[in-house]
Amino acid sequence: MDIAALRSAHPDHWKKAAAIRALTLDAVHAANSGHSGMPMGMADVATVLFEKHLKFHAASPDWPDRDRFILSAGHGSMLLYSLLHLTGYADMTLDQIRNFRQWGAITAGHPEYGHAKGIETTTGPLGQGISNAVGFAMAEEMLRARFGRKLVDHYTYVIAGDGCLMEGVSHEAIGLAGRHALSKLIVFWDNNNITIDGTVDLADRTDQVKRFRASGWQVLEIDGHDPEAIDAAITTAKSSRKPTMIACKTHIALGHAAQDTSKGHGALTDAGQLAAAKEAYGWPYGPFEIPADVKSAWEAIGARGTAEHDAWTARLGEASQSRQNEFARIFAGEAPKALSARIKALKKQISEEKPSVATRKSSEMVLEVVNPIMPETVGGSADLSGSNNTRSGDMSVFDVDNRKGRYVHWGIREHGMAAAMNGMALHGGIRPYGGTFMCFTDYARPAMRLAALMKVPSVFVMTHDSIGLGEDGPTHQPVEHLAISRATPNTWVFRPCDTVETAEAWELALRSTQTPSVLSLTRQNVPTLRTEHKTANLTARGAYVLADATGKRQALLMATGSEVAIAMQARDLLEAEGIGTRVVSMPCWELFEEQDEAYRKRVLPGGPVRVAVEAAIRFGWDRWLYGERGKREKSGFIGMHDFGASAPAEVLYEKFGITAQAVADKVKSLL
Ligand SMILES: Cc1ncc(C[n+]2csc(CCOP(=O)(O)OP(=O)(O)O)c2C)c(N)n1
Repeated sequence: MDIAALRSAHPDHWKKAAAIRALTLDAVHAANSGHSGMPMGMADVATVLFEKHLKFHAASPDWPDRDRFILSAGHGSMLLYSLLHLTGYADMTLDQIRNFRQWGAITAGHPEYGHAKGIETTTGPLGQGISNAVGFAMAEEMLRARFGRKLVDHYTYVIAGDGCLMEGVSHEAIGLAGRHALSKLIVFWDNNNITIDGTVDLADRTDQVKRFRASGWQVLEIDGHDPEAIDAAITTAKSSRKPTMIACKTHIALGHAAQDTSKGHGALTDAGQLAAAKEAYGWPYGPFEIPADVKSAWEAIGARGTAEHDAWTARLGEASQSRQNEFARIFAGEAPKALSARIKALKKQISEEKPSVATRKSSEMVLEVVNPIMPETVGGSADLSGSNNTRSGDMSVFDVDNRKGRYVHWGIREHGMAAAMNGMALHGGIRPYGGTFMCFTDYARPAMRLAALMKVPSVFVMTHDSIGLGEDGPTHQPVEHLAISRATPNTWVFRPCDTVETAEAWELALRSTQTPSVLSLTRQNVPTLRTEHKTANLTARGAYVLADATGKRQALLMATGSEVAIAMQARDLLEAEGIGTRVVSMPCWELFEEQDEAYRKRVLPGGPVRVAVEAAIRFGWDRWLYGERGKREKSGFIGMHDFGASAPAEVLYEKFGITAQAVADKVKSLL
């Protein structure tokens, strides 16, 4: 690569891009870790994008109508941090860059949502960013349809590397974007032919250009170091009716001794080579030093959006007060005032009618009353709409000719669905929920984990939550998935026992602003157990006494979901024999853990024998059996110990010994 020719062809551009390269080299050198090559290779593309196209305003990072820039190749985090610092984002100070990857710095190893303004999503797990971006672009389409171009009209730009495109989830994302003609989604592929182990052909010979075209994208191919070609390609991309992938031929670690090698991917810390690279760049400045003319040129770019931002603010101010309020409400993630009354009314009706329905059906009943008053909800399913009961009657299907549609047919793409849902939530103005079978949380899990890490309130509707699904067999019967979900920090796992608890769980999920929810719902019918109407949301306390012992309390049964009914039957058996038995329903462990000691003690007092019932593996239950004043020798578990089997549900419960009689017998053996 002839660096001198690049420098002399576009000297002004070169200096700005060199600032990114130099900051990257210095920060990685100081941290003695990080990834130098990707920012050095993509600095030209990023410079042209920010200088000529990206609609943003560094002083107003939360501007709802800004273009979104997503660094899917999150290991190249110094590219993003450099851009934010150079363009003048207030929080991205030079000290933060100096402290790259250090304790307490906002410049984490990989970009983390919430650490710094301008980081739109957490990336690093490859493939996530490009998949989030599909949700961002869908959210833009939906909100533009709802509020009009004057308030919503922006692009979503992504930088993705070979790694992102090799990850399976990218295929789901690309397919979705093509199918839905997300024309305002523009992906730059950092086509440098290098990954960690060597050149790409070690592991892949996919023709990415044909792959994207086959999925319904426009593809442009350019030299990723030619600013004019980059500019022209972005201009072409912006007017396309399809999503665009711009294949940018680049050199990883441009200008460094490690250029075009897999060594260039990682931390380039050799002082002599660093100095030589800076020399090649014509960059005679000290570490972290940006000459004033270059910094002010970048700051002018950061202020380029001032007029557009002010015009947008004025347009918002011209909208009716109620429209302004609604816009602010949905972007703040606030539930409408009417939500509480709707939930209470449904709970009252259910406690009187006492239907025996599957909780997946209960969930649909809730959505029927909630979706009409929450236009920000977007539902969907990974090709299991009729099983997940996720579509309410008022929801039309999102499509190219119906951007107002609030229901998404995600296809058989659990991972892509979950990642795109996160993107919608991160975009703002949308509250996404999506369904699949509980056992396929495995397929969605990387994105579910990131929802928790990023603190976004996506709602994962997971039906068919145990052996109770019956004949589909052990491939479809989750046994370990509740434990995995509960092991994930900042995740509410709701396993409601009836329609009333399902309504309460949904209310909590829809009010959440920081925590994703997993709704674990049955395929099989369960009776209404909350037959006495209470306006208070008992699920909000995580666990509560559903039925207390008459007389002396000798046994305490804990259960969730469909097994609460079994615990109630066991209580009948035990009480008939004069054994006072309390049943505690535990729809959400995480919320129970948050209660104060006095409440937890009231619900789980020491003394009685404790038996937990859940049609899943025991993992996690010991906390409630032995902890919280419990005793090992006075506790037992009725549930699954292995995978399930294929048979009707009632037979499975019988054969696996999850019955009222088994619970009663266990209690008696411990008394
Ligand atoms: C899901 C996932 N798997 C593995 C990694 C570890 N990893 C980080 S970068 C990388 C190679 C990526 O190659 P490419 O996208 O071509 O980046 P470049 O070498 O161009 O910087 C790998 C395997 C990761 N971050 N995420």
